[in-house]
Amino acid sequence: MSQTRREFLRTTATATALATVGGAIALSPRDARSAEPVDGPRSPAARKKNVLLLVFDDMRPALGCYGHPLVKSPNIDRLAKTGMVFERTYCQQAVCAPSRASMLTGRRPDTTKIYDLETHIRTTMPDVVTLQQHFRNSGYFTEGIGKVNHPRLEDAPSYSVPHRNAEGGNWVTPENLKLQKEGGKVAGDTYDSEPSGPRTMRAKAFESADLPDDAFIDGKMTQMAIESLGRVAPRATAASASERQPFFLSLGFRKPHLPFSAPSKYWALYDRATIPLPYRKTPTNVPDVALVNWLELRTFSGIPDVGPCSDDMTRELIHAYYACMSFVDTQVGRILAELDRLDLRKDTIIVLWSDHGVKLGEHGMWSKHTNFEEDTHVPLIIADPDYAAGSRTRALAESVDLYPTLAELCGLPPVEGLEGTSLVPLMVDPTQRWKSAAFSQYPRPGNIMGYSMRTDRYRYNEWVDRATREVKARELYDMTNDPECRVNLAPNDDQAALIAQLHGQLTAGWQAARP
Ligand SMILES: [Ca+2]
Repeated sequence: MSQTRREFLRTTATATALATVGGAIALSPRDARSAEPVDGPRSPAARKKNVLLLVFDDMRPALGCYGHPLVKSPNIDRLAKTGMVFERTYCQQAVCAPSRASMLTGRRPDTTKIYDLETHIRTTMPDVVTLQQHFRNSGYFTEGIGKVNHPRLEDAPSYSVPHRNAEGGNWVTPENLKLQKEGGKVAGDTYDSEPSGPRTMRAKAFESADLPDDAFIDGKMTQMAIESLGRVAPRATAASASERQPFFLSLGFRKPHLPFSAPSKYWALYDRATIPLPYRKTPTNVPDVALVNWLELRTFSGIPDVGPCSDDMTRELIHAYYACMSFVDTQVGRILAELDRLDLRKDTIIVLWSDHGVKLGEHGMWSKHTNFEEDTHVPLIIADPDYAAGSRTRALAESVDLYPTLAELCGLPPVEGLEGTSLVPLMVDPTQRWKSAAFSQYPRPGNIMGYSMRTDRYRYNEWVDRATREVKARELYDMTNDPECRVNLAPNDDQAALIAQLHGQLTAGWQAARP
């Protein structure tokens, strides 16, 4: 089927090109590109492809191209139409630093040994070759801007030039800056932990300000990336092969992470009254170890210390999150426009990825730090000019797959020790038989690790004592018949055979789940 579709694309592109040859309408770069073959790697003599990696913080796949009914994301949707949407991609641990370390090294948390927000990859894996480092070693110019690794955990060997951040913090209004100062925290901190210490008053969890995009840190970082593209473009497009150098630019946004701060114009895109409230009860029969007290949100001013958020507060927070989604979507649009202006799109792979998702009130909780679907499910879009545009797949994918995928797409040599699977075959045939499961994990105090597995139909979790290997608690959710995870089926006697099967599959792990 995909072959037929590619043939169709090629035929229509050629027809379009012929129809406009004698007319006054100039071919856009995209039209010209579409007239070229779109079914796989280019010849070794052709230009090396550039990579633009767009990393988002706490972005769940609440996007138009993922079928979200309310979120306005026209620019990301446009990007999706030029590439492939991986509808079911899962991160390996639903919190910033471990997820990023896993994706950027191509290893899972039990290999990286990074489960917290403090440990640098060079502490646990001094000689690991990161994704960007592999490209750098292969002749690429690599640059990192913004939150790619977790803040203060940036990795110098990954980049050709020192990593850079834009100046600025989490808030822009005098009111919030004053509140934050009184709270005694340093502006610019990301608060990305599940803190266990005493509650610290901070500024508000959201902010609307009638200011331009570049008054906010993600606007500034977008501008930095645009300027960087201008600097690398001449080398990337040099006519002489000896002068030509492809680039790998990593750009890490701070939103839609808390606090949900965005220019007022993005808030104005939504009518709060129309935002539906999620199902907010904890699952029936859920073990306590699966839950969190969402202290990350509670530490903000105006959020209750205990108990649930009110309906109004829930809607206000979701509204704020949507505003941040549209804000960063516009930043993506600015970057796409610059790539077009520089005529780089035909040679540049664009990847959109988030470190993990978040709960927005689901299960009576907020933020991440759990193994629930909302936390582990991430957006992943890969737009490669050599592969069919506008494709989608329901195949199970994992963040750890990104490293081998990008290496293969750019014709780089294989790397030892990667624990993901290249997604390139899916970009040729999106419906083929693929991974039988995706794996995530989350630690809990007392040397407990929650191992989580998403199959086509089920989410199955085991909370394991890491010293004794004893399974302390289990969860089983039927994602087909109970997509909101209202009931944990694990304690039900009639599920014993299924649990035995899923236990075997989880124990066999990612190696056995490969296609
Ligand atoms: Ca994050």
